[in-house]
Amino acid sequence: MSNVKIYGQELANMPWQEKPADAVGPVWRYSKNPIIDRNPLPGVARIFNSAVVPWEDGFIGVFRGEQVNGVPHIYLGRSKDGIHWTYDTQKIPFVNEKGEPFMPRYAYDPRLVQVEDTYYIIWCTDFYGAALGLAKTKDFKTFVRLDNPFLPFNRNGVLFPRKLNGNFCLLSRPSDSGHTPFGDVFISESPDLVYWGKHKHVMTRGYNQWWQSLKIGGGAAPIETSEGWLLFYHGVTGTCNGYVYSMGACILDKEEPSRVKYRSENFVLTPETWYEERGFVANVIFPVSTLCDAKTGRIAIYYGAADSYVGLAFTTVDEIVAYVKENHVENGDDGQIGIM
Ligand code: BMA
Repeated sequence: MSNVKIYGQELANMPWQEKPADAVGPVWRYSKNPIIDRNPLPGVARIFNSAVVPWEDGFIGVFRGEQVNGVPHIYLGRSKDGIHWTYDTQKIPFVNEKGEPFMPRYAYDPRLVQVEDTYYIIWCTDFYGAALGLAKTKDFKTFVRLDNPFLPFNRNGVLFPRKLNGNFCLLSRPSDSGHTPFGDVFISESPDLVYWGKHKHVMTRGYNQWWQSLKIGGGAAPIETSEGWLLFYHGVTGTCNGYVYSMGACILDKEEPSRVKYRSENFVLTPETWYEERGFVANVIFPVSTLCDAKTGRIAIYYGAADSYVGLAFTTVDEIVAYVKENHVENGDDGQIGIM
């Protein structure tokens, strides 16, 4: 039993490994990483930045597959243990609300979040520029694309797993058309996933924490805990050799999630292994989803590594919450409600 409570389901079959004695920091890697290697299915050179959820007696996920023509799309995958995956060879066949084919021109960094009885996929799509795409499914057979929630340019759409005050809540990071050298996280609300508003600022890039000084972006869907919403996100620094992506963690206020309660000054995972440091884009850790067991407090984090692989990392809700609280620093006006 954990001290900090996770509000969610029990998940005894989730992937898990105990913390090794030589682990550094509050998050540790799976010893058999990467769990997804190169050339995972015909016509797809790399899978990374992908999201999974429990489904039937195992797991299902949406996978960013970089095709051999270089264009990313989303593929469906299934697993009994959350570690070994098989994929549909065709891209997810999105349709519009009339049931007609409605495929994005490209699709990357998909998140997958269950709200009530529906699963939502949010990804980066082409909407006359990079913007958020949104689709829903109940059965992982029919995938209905909805209107794109925001204007371009915007990335890193992360939906909360339940409505707050009757509204869906979505984190996002307004950006530019390229490899955006700036960016903070904002939150928006919608009663119906059609009309969006009540926009607020959530978190600013790091003031005096260089690992996240360039930009930050939402990662995995927030985990509801007795301390607030636990969010794993990515923070980016610029170096003379390019960007470096690390994983950060913070806790948002339960009732008013545009307020940051605690935010770790330190990264919780940074590129150190060959599969994080070397690849299509070197030095990238990009957290996208988690699996949690409410009974034990175990958390498994799925992250993209070097835009080439999928890695798995672990922590417990007690350990990560204690770490974030102990290493909390006030950062800009993160603690404010986020309206100007
Ligand atoms: C971001 C996105 C991610 C990618 C990261 C590092 O802008 O494109 O998909 O993992 O850059 O290349």
